[in-house]
Amino acid sequence: MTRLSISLVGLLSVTLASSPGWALVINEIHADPATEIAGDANGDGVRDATEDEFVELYNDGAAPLDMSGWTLHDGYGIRHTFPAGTVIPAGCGIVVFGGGTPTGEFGKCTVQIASTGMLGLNNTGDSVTINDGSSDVASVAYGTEGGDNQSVTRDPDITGPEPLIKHSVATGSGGALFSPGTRINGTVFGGCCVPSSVRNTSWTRLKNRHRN
Ligand SMILES: [Ca+2]
Ligand SMILES: [Ca+2]
Ligand SMILES: [Ca+2]
Repeated sequence: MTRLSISLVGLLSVTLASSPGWALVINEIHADPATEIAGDANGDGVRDATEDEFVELYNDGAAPLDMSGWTLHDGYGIRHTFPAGTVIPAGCGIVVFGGGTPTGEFGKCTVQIASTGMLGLNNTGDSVTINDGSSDVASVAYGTEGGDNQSVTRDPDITGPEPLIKHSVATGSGGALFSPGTRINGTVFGGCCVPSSVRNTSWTRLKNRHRN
């Protein structure tokens, strides 16, 4: 009996160690903002070939993902260090723009701008890699398809294959050039739907009602 208990504990430990609970997906890359205002992906009213570049990441796991201190690289080197407190809820995303003043909803995702001042995504081909401080946890490369005045995305979102395809021809895009923080069709990722502040407010109301 004692021997059986020890075996079960050993099995549980192995399972936990190999299942971090999160699964980071590089879902969309915007290397070549279209000319004029159509390329204004960060919504600040100015089209900028560098600032409107972005990378959209998604947590496809069941647990929140703390990316504090992690880094985003292109083929050249480190472009962004995720600041302390960067946590992606399960089933939600995060968007890193090259720069500017991101303005909009972005599907209620966390939005950051590159800590080095640019993402430096080459239009004719480049790579995006996420490193957790000790090893690479996700990486996607693209070729000339990245240089057509729009983003490249997984189609369908999250599970679509590589290479990523041009956003305007992805299923449900309706011809849109990009979708930072949302699915291809503009809808919100399920894990981002209810901000914690709203949840807390609802809970407080419920509690007060119960008291009264
Ligand atoms: Ca570029
Ligand atoms: Ca802009
Ligand atoms: Ca998207």
